[in-house]
Amino acid sequence: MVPDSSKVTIFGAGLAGALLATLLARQGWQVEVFEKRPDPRRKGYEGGRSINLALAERGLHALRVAGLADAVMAQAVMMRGRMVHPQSGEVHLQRYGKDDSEVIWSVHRGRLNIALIDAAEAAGASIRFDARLDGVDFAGKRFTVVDDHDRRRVSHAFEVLIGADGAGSSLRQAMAPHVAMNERFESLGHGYKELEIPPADDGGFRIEANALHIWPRGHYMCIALPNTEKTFTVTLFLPSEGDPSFASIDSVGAARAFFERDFADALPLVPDFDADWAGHPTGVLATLYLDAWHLDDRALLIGDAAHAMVPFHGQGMNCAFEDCLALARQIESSSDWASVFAKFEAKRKPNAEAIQAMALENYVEMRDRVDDADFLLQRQLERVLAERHPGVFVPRYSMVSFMRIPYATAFERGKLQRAILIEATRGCRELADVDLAAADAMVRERIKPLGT
Ligand code: FAD
Ligand code: 8RB
Repeated sequence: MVPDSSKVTIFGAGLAGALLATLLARQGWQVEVFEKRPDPRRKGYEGGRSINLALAERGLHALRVAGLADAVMAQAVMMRGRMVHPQSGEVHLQRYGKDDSEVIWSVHRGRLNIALIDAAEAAGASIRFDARLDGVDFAGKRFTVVDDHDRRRVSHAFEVLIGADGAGSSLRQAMAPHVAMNERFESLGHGYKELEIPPADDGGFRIEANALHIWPRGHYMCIALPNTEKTFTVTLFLPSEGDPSFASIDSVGAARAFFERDFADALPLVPDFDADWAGHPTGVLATLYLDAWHLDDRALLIGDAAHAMVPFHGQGMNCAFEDCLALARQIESSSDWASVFAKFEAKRKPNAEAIQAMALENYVEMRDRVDDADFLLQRQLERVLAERHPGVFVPRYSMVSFMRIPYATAFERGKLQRAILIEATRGCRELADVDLAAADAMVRERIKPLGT
C-alpha cells in the first residue's frame, strides 16, 4: 500500500505501540496513538521501580531499523550467560553463545519506552496520553476513549485500528462479539514477586554484573537481571498453590524463613527483603491463545494483546518488536488492509505459538535442569556438534536469541536436535563416552543446513 491520507489508530504506547507508530509514521501514514497511562516523561515511570528486560537479536534488529539501537545499547548491560547458583555445589557460568558476539542485554523498561515514544513523536505520530480505549462501534467506525483522572469521554472516528494495548487488551474485548477469537488464557499456575539487590557498599555491583543469575530449585526459582544503576531486579517464580507456594507463604516471616531455607545465598543480597515482599504485588503468569487476531479490514491485534506468553525465554518484547517490523513490511507489500491483516496473521501466528511453547519449556530447563548432570552433558555435546556442523546444528537458544529465523523453524529444528542429543548421550557419563561419529551421522541424516 502507498500511504494515502488515511489515518492509522493505535491503542497503547507501550513497547509495540510506540515502535509501530514510529515505523508507520516514517512510511508516511498519519498515525494517532491513544495510551491509557499518563505521559511517562512528565510523571516519572510507574512506581519508579527499576524493571529491566532482556533484549535479544530480534528486538535489537527492530531497534536498529528504527534507528534507536545505539541510544538503547549505550545504557544496556551485557549478559553473557546464565550464572547458576545451585542449592549445593559451585556457582558457574553457562555461556549463551560462542563468544561475546552472542549475548543478551538488560535494558530499562521505562527508559526504553520513553526513547520509543520520543521517536514516534519525532517521526510525526501524535500520542494522546490519559486516553483509555473504552468501546468501539465497528459499524459506525467510531471509538470512545476515557481519561481516568477526570472521567472525560471523547468519541473519535476511525479508519483502521491496531491494538498494541497489552495482555488485557480493550480492543480485543471490543472485537470479541464480532469475530470468533476463541480466547483462551491458560494460567501457568505459578506467580512471581520482584525483589531488589542494591549496589554494594563501594557503589559497584554486588554480584557478577554481566550475567543473568538463576537460583534453580526444582519446582521454583529466582532470577536476577542487572541494571545500569548497579542494582539487580530479582524475580521469584513460585507455584500459586501447594507447598511451598504464594498461598502457603502467607506472611513476611514465612517468606523470610522460606528464603533462609531455599535461597540462603540470595537472601543476604536483598537487605530490604521484608519491605519488598510486603510492598510488591504478586503477579500472575499465563499464555494467551486466540484463533483470530483481526476483524476484516477494521482491526488487528499485535504483541501481548494477540499472544501474551510466559516470561521464561525473555522473548515477549522481542516478539512484539518483530511483529511491528513484520506488519510494517506487510503494509508496504499488500494492496488493502484486509489482506495486510490476514497475511500478517497467517505469517505470525505459527511463530507466536512456537515461542509461546518454547517459553513454557524453558521454565522447566531454568528451574530444574540447569544443574543436572545429564543436562550438562547434553549441553556440552550440543556445543561440540554446533562446532562440528556450523550452519546445520545450531543450539535452539541461539536460533531464538541470536538469529532471526522464524520461531517455528527454531522450534522444529530444536526438537530434531534434542532427540539426537538424548540418543547420543544415552548411557554416557562424560563427553569422552559419546560416539561422536554416530552423532555426526545423525546430524547429517536428520538436519538440513539452515537457509535451504
Ligand atoms: P505493553 O508493553 O504491555 O504495552 C501495552 C500498552 O497499552 C501499555 O502502555 C498500556 O498502558 C496500554 N493500554 C492498555 N490498555 C489500554 C487501553 N484500554 N487504552 C489505551 N492504552 C491501553 N519480554 C522480553 O522480551 N524480555 C524480557 O526480559 C521481559 N521481561 C519482562 C518482565 C516483566 C516484569 C514483564 C511484566 C514482562 C516482561 N517481558 C519481557 C514481556 C514484555 O514486557 C511484553 O511482551 C511487551 O511489553 C509486550 O509489548 P506490548 O506493547 O504488546 O504491551
Ligand atoms: N516477566 C529472560 C531468559 C532466558 C534465560 C535462560 C528468562 C520477569 C516477568 Cl524468567 C526470564 C529469561 O534461559 O537462561 N532471557 O531473558 C527474562 C526472564 O524474565 C523476565 C525478566 C521477566 N519477565 C513477569 C518477570
